[in-house]
Amino acid sequence: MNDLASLDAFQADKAEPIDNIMQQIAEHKGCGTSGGSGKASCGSSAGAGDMPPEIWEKVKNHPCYSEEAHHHYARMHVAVAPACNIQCNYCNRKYDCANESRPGVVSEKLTPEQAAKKVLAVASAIPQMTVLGIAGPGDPLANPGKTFKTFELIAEAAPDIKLCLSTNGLALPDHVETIKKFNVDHVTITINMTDPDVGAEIYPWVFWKHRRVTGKEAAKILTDRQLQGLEMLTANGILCKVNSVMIPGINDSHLVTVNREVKSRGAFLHNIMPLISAPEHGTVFGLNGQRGPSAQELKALQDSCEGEMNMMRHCRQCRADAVGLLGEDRSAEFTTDKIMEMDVSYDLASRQAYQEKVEEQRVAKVEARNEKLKELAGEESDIKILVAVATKGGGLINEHFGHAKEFQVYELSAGGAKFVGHRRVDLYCQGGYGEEDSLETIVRAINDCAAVFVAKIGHCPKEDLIKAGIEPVDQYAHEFIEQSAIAYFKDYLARVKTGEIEHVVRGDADIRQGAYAPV
Ligand code: CLF
Ligand code: SF4
Repeated sequence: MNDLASLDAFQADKAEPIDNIMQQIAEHKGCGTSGGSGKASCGSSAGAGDMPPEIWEKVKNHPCYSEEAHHHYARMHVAVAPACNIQCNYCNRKYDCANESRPGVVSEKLTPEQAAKKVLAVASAIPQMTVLGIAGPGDPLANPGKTFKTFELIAEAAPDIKLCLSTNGLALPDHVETIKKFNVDHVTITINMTDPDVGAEIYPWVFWKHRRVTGKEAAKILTDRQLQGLEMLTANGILCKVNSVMIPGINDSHLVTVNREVKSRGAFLHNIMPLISAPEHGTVFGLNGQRGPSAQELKALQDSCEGEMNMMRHCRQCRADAVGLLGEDRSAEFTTDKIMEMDVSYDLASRQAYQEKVEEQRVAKVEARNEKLKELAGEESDIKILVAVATKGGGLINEHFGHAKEFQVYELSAGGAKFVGHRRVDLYCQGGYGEEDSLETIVRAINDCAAVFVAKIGHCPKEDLIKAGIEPVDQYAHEFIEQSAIAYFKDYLARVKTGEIEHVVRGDADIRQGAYAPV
């Protein structure tokens, strides 16, 4: 009953072939960049009761703008925007955009027509895919023709899909009217500083008014344009998320100021992400040894900004061609070659029917959590613990320890269970055997957690986890995460009270510097 597999029956089984749809669009619209329609979305960990209904409507099934939605709904990116108009020290443009994708994974670049075909193919195969984002591999607004043409084709062919855009903001003020015209009402701006002295350490140059500008002057132009663009978007009712890359020693303490600045200009959500930096990426920061933050450094900064505005903690720093739920990458199933061979159909009614079933499951999950929460009423403990969860979606504990590519992390307290992040890990089970080296990296990745919840776990890793002070918990297999976590915490407090266990404050944990491997 709790299994997402029961939703498979709602897959689309018939619809108009994709080539027919694309042909109709081409005949109807020609190849201009006007027209189209889109949708809205944006997110945080808040639920329906925490925001005005019109905002909830926009965010409720956007996996980035709603933490709760990311357990159920998928997004996809199409890599139609190769050029960029600035240089970031954490980016090597031989690879994907580090703002919205992982360095070291090359994208397949698409034309707008190929992109639209791909969207229909994915929408047919993954009916819970609700959002199409353009996030690189360069900057979408440094490639406005390709970006808006893609939006136009998709809005015509798949009007139920929300359109989303991510930009460095340099060209943003010039395109606000077009963004509005295409009904793109979720825009992300990557803002790493508002102080040009800080900016000069992150951006070696920007390309501005037909010339390359360097140093503080470049950073000043960039921050002015980013903040102007943000103000223009919010004044037009477009939901804005701000992404910031946390670079220890350069902008970490400054990001508190950035948080205040973007909040005062109407940003809906702030996503502070860890710097990804390794020599093999070939970036300036990778080569000069600039480190990224630890898990607890990142969490402390996110916590300190949380009083100011909604913080996003579930970002997966996706590739520019990512497909699927945020914790997975199914892009390898949808290469251009494969799409050309696919018998693709697009059936709006089937997609809606599937999504209605998803909503039923979602409501059941929230009700189960609220019911369980009542059992914590009256607990006055100050104890807080983190727990790691192996899941493949649906808000369920439904992944085997050995098959987990990431663990979701929840903070448990007398107030309930709160999602606070995720930890990417190497697969423990490879070729049917446990991998000791992987286990070490997994322990380092969840070292700050008191327990790990799994659907199943073998004897060997179980023993090693216990030795590391992390309790393996498989008794809630295939149950909802939050409901189970609350039950576990209640029991944890009881065991502490009776002296059966001692509550210990755990240490720090590593943020893994590699990329998700596409499945
Ligand atoms: Fe893509 Fe970005 Fe839209 Fe989401 S991603 S353009 S807002 S649909 Fe999401 Fe990926 Fe993080 Fe971006 S998890 S990198 S925040
Ligand atoms: Fe790279 Fe994106 Fe920065 Fe451009 S904006 S340099 S593509 S990270």
